[in-house]
Amino acid sequence: MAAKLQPASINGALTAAGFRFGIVVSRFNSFITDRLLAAAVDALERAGAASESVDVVHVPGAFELPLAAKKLAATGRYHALIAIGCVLRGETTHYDYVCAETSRGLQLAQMDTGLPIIFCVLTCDTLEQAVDRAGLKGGNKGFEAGLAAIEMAHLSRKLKSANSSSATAKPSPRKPRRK
Ligand code: INI
Repeated sequence: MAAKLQPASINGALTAAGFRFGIVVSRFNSFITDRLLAAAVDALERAGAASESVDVVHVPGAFELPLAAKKLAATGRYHALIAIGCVLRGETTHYDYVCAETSRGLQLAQMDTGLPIIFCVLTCDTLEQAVDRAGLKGGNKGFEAGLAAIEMAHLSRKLKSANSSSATAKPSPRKPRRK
């Protein structure tokens, strides 16, 4: 019988000690974003983050999150960032533009800089949906974002060291091609 494949599993732990986190949070809909922020900070604190290892930057609205996140990433000070916002659908198409550019901008910033940027931007049709996700029925997405930031900080460190060790390792010889 063929041996069972046992792939290596690489996971991020959930302890925040020794890592630095940056949080970018929008003031727009602050009734919601304040609650998401408090829960994200709570998650980091409960996981062992020190006060001096967490910085919070405030921006006007969700649309401004990507640039602020990219600038924070460029400082080289952080192991992960969290972007917090809340976009609520209005009567016009403004919502669609803000949602699309915020998510696209944050993903671009993450891919350009290589720093994990956790997407904690609620995009809701109603205020009730947002309230549910900021501490009511749907839990608190800020807390989930805090945990995701910790996990990605660990994982990034692990994958970085895996890359550097594979860079120094000798490549295995190729099998000769069959004619
Ligand atoms: N910004 C938000 O964060 N949430 C919203 O719901 C929102 N709406 O609906 O207008 C919003 N607009 C402001 C936008 O993010 C920018 O701050 C503004 O356009 C200035 O660039």
